[in-house]
Amino acid sequence: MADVLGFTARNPDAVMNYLHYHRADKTQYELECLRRANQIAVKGHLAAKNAFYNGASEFEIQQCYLLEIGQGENDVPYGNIVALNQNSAILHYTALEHTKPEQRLSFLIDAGANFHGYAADITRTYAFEKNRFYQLIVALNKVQLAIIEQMKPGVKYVDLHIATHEHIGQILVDFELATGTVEQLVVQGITSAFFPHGLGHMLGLQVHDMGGYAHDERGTHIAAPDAHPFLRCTRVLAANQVLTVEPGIYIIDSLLEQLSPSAKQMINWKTVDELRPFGGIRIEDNVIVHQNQVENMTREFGLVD
Ligand SMILES: [Mn+2]
Repeated sequence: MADVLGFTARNPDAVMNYLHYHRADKTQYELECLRRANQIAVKGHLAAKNAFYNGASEFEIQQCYLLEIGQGENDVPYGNIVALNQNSAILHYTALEHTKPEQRLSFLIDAGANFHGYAADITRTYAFEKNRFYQLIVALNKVQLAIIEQMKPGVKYVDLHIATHEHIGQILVDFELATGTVEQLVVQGITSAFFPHGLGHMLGLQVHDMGGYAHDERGTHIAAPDAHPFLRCTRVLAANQVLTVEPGIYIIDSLLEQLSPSAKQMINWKTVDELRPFGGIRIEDNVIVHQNQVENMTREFGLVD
């Protein structure tokens, strides 16, 4: 059609850059859709948590989740990650095992919901028993809430990501996963080996919404820092932006093995061995930045820990 009408350019960059930049500034209608998507997903998460403690397999947990939210696999905004035990250390784990594991240790679920095309994107991790891994979840949960508390207009999202690395460095020391100063653990790439992905991303019609790197409406790109190539948002926060905040800590052997010999000496392999069967932790909420406060949609609908 465009050809018939004689258009020579489709989706010109100037137009797309403008739209992508302004897409971050959600209208009241969009904010309400994102709240509803969260409300739906939270119901599913509570059902999934229950299924985990009642002995369900990954496949069964997924069915419980979908049934509870009334959305099928083709309706939800992304393929849910439903992982028991060590599977939770696989960042984009998509298999859904039908077999129940012999021993139930941990459960990570990254699952969303859709409302009028808008996405929720929520992650929780649970420990089957109140053990060291459970304490690690509690510690990371505190970090996540502390980071969210710092979100306000004018704050750079990159700075929050870097602050998260410092918090995680402290956790590694506190839980005897590593020795050294927090600064050393960050500089040597040790926090990155345990937390290899970005703090989060913009959220909207797309799960990873457009415009995360846009500095202005002309499309000036702010790249992620060299040391943090997987960060999906480098913007300065402003009112009516919606973002995820999703710190994680995982035992991923391939990443630990890539560390330098001096960094490896700072790792406490005994604790790594102890925690490996539990996989990993991610805690992800969806928040709205307002002028004078931050609204945590996920927690306000009752997914409190
Ligand atoms: Mn996410």
